[in-house]
Amino acid sequence: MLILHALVLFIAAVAAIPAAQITPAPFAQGVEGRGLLSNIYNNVNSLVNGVLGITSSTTTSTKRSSTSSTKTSSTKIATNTDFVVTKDAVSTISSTSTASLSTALRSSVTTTRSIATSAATPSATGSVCSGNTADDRSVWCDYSIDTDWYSEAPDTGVTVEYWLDVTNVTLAPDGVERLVLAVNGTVPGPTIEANWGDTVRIHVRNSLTNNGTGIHWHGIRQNYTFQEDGVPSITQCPIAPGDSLTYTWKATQYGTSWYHSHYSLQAWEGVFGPIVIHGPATADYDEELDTIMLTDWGHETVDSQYTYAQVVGPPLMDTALINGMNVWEGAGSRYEANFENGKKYRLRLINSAIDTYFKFSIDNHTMTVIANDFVPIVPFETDVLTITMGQRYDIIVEANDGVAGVGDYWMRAIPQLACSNNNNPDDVRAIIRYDSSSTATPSTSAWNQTDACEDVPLASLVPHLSQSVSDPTGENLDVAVSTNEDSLFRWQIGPTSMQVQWGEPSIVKIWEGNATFENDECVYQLPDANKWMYWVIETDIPVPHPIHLHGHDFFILASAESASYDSSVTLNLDNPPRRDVASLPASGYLVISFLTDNPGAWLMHCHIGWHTSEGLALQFVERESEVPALVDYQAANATCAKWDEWANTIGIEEEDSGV
Ligand SMILES: *[C@@H]1O[C@H](CO)[C@@H](O)[C@H](O)[C@H]1NC(C)=O
Ligand SMILES: *[C@@H]1O[C@H](CO)[C@@H](O)[C@H](O)[C@H]1NC(C)=O
Ligand SMILES: *[C@@H]1O[C@H](CO)[C@@H](O)[C@H](O)[C@H]1NC(C)=O
Ligand SMILES: *[C@@H]1O[C@H](CO)[C@@H](O)[C@H](O)[C@H]1NC(C)=O
Ligand SMILES: *[C@@H]1O[C@H](CO)[C@@H](O)[C@H](O)[C@H]1NC(C)=O
Ligand SMILES: *[C@@H]1O[C@H](CO)[C@@H](O)[C@H](O)[C@H]1NC(C)=O
Ligand SMILES: *[C@@H]1O[C@H](CO)[C@@H](O)[C@H](O)[C@H]1NC(C)=O
Ligand SMILES: *[C@@H]1O[C@H](CO)[C@@H](O)[C@H](O)[C@H]1NC(C)=O
Ligand SMILES: [Cu+2]
Repeated sequence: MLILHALVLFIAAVAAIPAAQITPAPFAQGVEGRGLLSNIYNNVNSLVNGVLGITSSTTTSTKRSSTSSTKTSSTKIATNTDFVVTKDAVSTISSTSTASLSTALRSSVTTTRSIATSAATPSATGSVCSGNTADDRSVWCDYSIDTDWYSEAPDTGVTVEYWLDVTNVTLAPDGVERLVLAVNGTVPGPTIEANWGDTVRIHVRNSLTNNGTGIHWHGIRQNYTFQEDGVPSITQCPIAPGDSLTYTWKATQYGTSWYHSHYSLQAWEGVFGPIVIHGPATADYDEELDTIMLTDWGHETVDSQYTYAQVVGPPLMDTALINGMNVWEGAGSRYEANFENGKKYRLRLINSAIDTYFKFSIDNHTMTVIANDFVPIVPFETDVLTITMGQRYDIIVEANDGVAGVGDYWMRAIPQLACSNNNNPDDVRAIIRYDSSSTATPSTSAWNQTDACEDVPLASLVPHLSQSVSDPTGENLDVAVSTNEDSLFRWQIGPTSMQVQWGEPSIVKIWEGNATFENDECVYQLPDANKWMYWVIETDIPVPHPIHLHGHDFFILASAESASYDSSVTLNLDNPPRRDVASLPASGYLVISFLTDNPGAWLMHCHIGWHTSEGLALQFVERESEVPALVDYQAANATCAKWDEWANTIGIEEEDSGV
């Protein structure tokens, strides 16, 4: 009976979709299983048959609309029931560069610099920190790898300035043309590069016609600058088409990250690019190679697949890109980099996928991992490195052609099929060449590895700067999925799925002094300053989720797959791994902790794009009483005024969580 009920809702949902969205058959590859629920849970055999076990309970249903959005709360299905979506029903729904980034650093006499005019040579002449050499990467002027960047950062007096344009273009990253939303017309967009202690100012213009935007500087702590965090509905209204917004923040940490849109699914239409903050390191290297961005990719836009994701589960991705490049049926080209024998190269890995755990490796080369996210770690060696969505790893690779002596090697990013559905998992590759004139196709073999969606073992991730957690107080947050009254998937972390309004950002509500948050705004108030909090994030669903927190690095106190948390679990409080994205293991738990040392409204969410849109998010309102004094209301209100005007004219509907 429940099966029937779900199908009726499902058919109702299909009927409600405008014809234009139903007709395209974006799932053209004809791969078996594509139309099945298996995609979302494909590490569970029973689900390959399209039967989804829904956990959790209760039923509620309300609907409200505001001028610029429609909001629907979820209807949960009773515990342990199944429902089926038939295949038939479902089917109706629808530059190659080896340039070293920086061997010399910019002169401190520069106060403002436009990278636009010097993109090919991002580092100007001169050196801010001449002590930092190939033989000693631990020093940084009067600071070093031992500096506690949570309490102090250099003040260079330098402001680095960028202009970014969010554009709507036709590109063929892997040789297959499609519409792409992209920063300055390229995927990835331009690299934002600065030195530790610089102020970074970025002017973002929305040159799209049919979407708002908002750019989040992923992993940037935004110390007392929450308004620069770039999250529509939380820290700003979306930037309306034709409007611009300037973000300013200080680089208090150093290492590797990325920026991306936080508006709807826009990031995964291509609106992202790398961030590099130069600073000291825990191991020495000769040169910087490029950032290496790993992106899963479809030949259809993610927006066109959102209905499918909400009804069936994450769609099969066609392929993936390394630095915006790959080949497809003879077209396209691969990213290539050149190594010189004996040199040690620093590579900066970034996973910018919507839904892919990658294993990264270079055939016949080992790597030394020196940082996770923005946290330098005690170096460790590995052949194969797992990286999940939103995470970064800085690695050093020693060029050693002598081992295999073949001159050309594959660099691989292998989508982990246990949780990431991809139609081209064996051919997401780039090439390392010892002879830059070579055009040979490498014939090397991959390191032995097993397909699995797991984080790097916590024991390997030891922060160089030791920090401890004391007397944390905490709460449980359950991650679960249900379907709403339109039979669309809604995920939640905590009691309910997030639903926030683009036009009513939390920080503006707080400034206005009469903020009353509704349940589905998923607000957790953290009123006390400098308290250690911890959160037990748990799920009984066999799907892992990369959990990302804004405004903080978090400490990972415990984590286990296929296990439930109870008081017998030992929490590691003594220098545990610290970062801003960690995997909640399938059917398991993740215990994280952070110090309430940064006032603001900070999102915590799953970095699977589909899940964020489907509500797997909450916001910590940290030290609310200190927030109003830190808000630039005129600036926020100006962005909101332009947004409201555009949204009301167009009549745009918010179809996802609002973040
Ligand atoms: C991005 O594009 C804008 C508009 O064309 C241009 O002014 C700006 O310099 C570009 N920025 C970078 C970093 O290339
Ligand atoms: C963070 O901001 C606070 C308040 O302005 C300041 O006291 C502190 O020094 C800042 N921390 C860093 C690392 O810059
Ligand atoms: C991009 O351009 C296409 C084709 O003109 C249009 O259909 C689409 O709505 C545009 N997208 C945005 C976000 O402006
Ligand atoms: C953004 O634009 C795309 C077309 O490029 C469209 O499919 C999508 O619905 C738009 N999303 C929002 C939330 O405006
Ligand atoms: C290169 O790597 C492959 C796969 O790991 C291995 O079989 C081969 O022995 C390696 N070659 C050398 C010379 O180490
Ligand atoms: C590859 O890894 C699997 C699983 O760890 C192991 O059983 C197998 O022996 C390994 N093969 C080689 C050639 O090392
Ligand atoms: C707060 O109150 C003011 C004045 O009554 C009103 O204009 C504004 O919309 C309210 N803001 C919120 C977020 O409720
Ligand atoms: C905010 O902007 C609106 C619309 O432009 C304007 O009517 C209102 O006066 C502004 N509020 C404040 C407090 O400046
Ligand atoms: Cu998720």
